[in-house]
Amino acid sequence: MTTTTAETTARTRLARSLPDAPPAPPVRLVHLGLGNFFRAHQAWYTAHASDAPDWGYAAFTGRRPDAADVLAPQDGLYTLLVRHPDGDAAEVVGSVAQVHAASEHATYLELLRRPEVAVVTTTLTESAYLVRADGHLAVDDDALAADLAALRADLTAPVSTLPARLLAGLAARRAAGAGPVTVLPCDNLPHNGTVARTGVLELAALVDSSAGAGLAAWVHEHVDFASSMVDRITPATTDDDVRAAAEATGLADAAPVPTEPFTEWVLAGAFPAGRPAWESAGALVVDDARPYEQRKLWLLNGSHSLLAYGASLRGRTTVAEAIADPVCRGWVEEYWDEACRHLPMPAEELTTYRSALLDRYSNPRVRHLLAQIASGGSLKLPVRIVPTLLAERAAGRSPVGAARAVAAWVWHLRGRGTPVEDPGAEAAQAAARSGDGSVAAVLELLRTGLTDDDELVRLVAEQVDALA
Ligand code: CS2
Repeated sequence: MTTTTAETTARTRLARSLPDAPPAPPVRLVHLGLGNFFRAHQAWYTAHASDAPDWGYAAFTGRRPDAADVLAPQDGLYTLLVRHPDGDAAEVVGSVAQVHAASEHATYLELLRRPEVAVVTTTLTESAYLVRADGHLAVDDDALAADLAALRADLTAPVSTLPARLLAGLAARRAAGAGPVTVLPCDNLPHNGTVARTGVLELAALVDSSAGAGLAAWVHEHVDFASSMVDRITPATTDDDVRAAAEATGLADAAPVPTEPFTEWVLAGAFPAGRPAWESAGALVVDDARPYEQRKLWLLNGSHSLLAYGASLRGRTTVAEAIADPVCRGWVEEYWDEACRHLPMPAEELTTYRSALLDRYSNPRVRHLLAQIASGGSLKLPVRIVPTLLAERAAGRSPVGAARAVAAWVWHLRGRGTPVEDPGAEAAQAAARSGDGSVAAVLELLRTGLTDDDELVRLVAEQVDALA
């Protein structure tokens, strides 16, 4: 976030005490990961639900503690700048009743002890779940090991990783006898509820050996791990956004959120302690979110990653610039043709979805930087691009479009295009620079066994050469 400009400090700051400001709703939801996406998505749905006055969020920061410092002086209020192709619609969102730094752990535990707190949502990026590709908790992670030691000594000790933060909150709830609760992850991972449950239950079993006997069994019985597909393209805030928000509302807001008009939320869970009527704000509640997750991860997020690495090699910096480049647009269409063959949905539905994506990407007023999307590729590619590679190869085809996405990532790892910002990419960077066997080595890191397929290695190597 940017600092407040001189122009905006001159105005009245957004606050609950202002005549038209929405009152703070009672806290019944807790969120971990107080970033722009949460504020454009889950907080927006909550503010627009028919029972909005009954449901407020207490939101804790994730990796950016300053998000709470900026929002606290404006009582959790912020302006959502919905960027339509022909202008902004600005609205003040009132569902975030409290903001806290992640370090306010005692406050977090206190909230989880309240029976009326019904749902914990999370947006902390793919890497936060600490569940490895083999489906088990990454027990070798240093921060997790430190959290495990801390929890074994004291279940209320401060912890930093997501599985430990969730488990600590659930342990506090159990100790208080506050009853069942839902954990609802909102990150771009397939079956994100199952991933979160694995992390929490495996950690609980490790903690159980000492301080927390019975904890894993309690979690198993009382915690509903719901799954969701979330979608709304939300760039980082710029100084221009700060100015635009002030102009639109006449109030100073140091933390407005720019976003696109489109939004989608598909969720599946039992919600034993209740939830806001999110469907009244447009969310879709289903028995199984998987087909929606797959469609979104493969088509939207997959093409985003392809553009982040591929279009940046051609000097493009935003998604809108990239999709206006006929070469990049052709790459996206080719990759989509491959992915769509394996999505269990009617062809017309996929055609409509693709054309909506092209419109969304082309919105010139959403400045979505390729560099923002490029981060964390080592965890993104396996869930976005690799499924299409595998499905196409299993069908005996050679998927050039998906292979090109991996090839573009190889160039990214070698230092071309968008800069590498990916704590998990060290091995992949070394692999990408390892000479003749580099493509095979990168493929092996994306998924064990991919290198057994000589044709696939050849195909990706060919695309690496073509992109050079
Ligand atoms: C993007 C997503 O940064 C990325 O990896 O692909 O954040 C994308 O913009 C959202 O999932 C859209 O809903």
